[in-house]
Amino acid sequence: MIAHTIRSFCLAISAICLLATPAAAQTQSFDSYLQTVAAKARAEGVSQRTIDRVFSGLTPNNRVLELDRDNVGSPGTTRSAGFPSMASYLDRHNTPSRINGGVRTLGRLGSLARRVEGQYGVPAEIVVAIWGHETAYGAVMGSFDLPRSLATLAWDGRRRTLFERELIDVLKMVDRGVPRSRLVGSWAGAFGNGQFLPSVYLRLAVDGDGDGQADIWNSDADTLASIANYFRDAGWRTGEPWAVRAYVPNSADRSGIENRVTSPVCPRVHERHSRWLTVREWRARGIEPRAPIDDNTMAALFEPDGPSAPGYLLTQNYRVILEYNCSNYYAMSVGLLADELARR
Ligand SMILES: [Ca+2]
Repeated sequence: MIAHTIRSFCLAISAICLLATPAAAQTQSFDSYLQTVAAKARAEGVSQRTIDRVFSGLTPNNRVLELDRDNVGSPGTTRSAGFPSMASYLDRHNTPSRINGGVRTLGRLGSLARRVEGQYGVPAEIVVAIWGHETAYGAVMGSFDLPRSLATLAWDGRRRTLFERELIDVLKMVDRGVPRSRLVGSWAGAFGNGQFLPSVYLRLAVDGDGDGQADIWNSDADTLASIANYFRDAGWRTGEPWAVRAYVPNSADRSGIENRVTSPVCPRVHERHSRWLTVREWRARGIEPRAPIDDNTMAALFEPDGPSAPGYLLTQNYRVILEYNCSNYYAMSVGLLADELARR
């Protein structure tokens, strides 16, 4: 599960993850640092009552610092040379147990899942595949006290800009009525079925069952609607696949297909894809999609394990999955799990 929680801190905030620069290591005591954050939170309208309730008795968590040190360099995002094979990653992540869990979840939530799909325009299989990858369909949501984790990481200073923001936002969640006792999640501050960070929760979590709270820990309706809302907000295109398998013969015309644009977010993930062409242009080069896709769709070629292994034409929707967690391994396994669920 560590692999999941490691990735979780980048959840939904891939841009911020990369932009956050190491701040000075802590020069203040933990308590004195909390007073600084409290002043900033008050200036943003957080009530003193909430600050007192959340900060009183809070201490740094050394286990969180150890896990953070171990996490410098997570798979698929910061490797400088060489990549583990996609096939072995998929074998480890899209296991029969995860696939069966997805089938059961879709079966259990059938009409609710389809209602959310209709409302947000995001396939239920994609939403459930995210749920499966983040928390094994809610089985493993983390048991760390969130304010304590976030305060520890912010105080530590390696990524203070990121975590101080999240710490203030977790206070705002309490002001909004989220019970203090519910603030439990991964060591890196992500929580609930879809492992949202506080800033993401404030912006995108929604109340799917109409009880007035976005309870992404316990409510299936809130969980599905919140993940779907994340995808809609990130630009999911209804009716477009995330990718299609592609037949790439040895004779395919590969001239000039390399990607010459450096992505402003997680460039090492994007630099493994080709430039973007229409499906019609790929066909003209001899590269054939193996599933239905409109000829005018823009797509990038990705051959994660090289030319002799499966190739894919990725669409804009693949990039939406990357927004949830900027790793080709993550996005491919989510997409392929969703495809598998759609076949069942
Ligand atoms: Ca609710």
